[in-house]
Amino acid sequence: MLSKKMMDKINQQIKNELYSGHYYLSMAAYCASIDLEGFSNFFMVQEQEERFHAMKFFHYLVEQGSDVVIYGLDQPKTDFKSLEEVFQLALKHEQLVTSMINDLMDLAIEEHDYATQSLLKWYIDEQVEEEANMLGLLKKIQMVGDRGNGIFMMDRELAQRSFKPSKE
Ligand code: OFO
Repeated sequence: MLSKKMMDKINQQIKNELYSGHYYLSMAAYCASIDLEGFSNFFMVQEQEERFHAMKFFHYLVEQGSDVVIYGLDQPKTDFKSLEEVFQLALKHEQLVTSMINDLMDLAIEEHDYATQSLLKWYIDEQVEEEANMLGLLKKIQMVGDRGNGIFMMDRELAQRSFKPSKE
């Protein structure tokens, strides 16, 4: 049985994860608008990942006999200026999500809520991977420049990405 505070915070996190998906969909739309279909695919797959993160929390609340609340989502940014800016913002966003997951873990520790600590361990590991992905791509983009052959090679590679639910 979760505390009311934990239930409310996890419901907020469901919203945050769905918003992440929304934000990445907006990035996918920008990449498609500059004819980088592979990068667009990367963010579409990322949106599926975020939905998976949200649903993992959703099912956890149900399992714990807690109420799930679905909140409305804010309009994400749409006026991106470059591919590099997109990845800078995506990395910044993942760092923000990491701090949210850490806050949840702080609460779970404070409340001696071992079940939620165990669940959050999965998200902590996932965030290391998510930040590394965004940082790795940002560095490559900075290395090859916003346009040119390097970007087209990356675009071809990212077109291959598909959604694989991460290890549970
Ligand atoms: Fe991108 O990790 Fe969830 O939000």
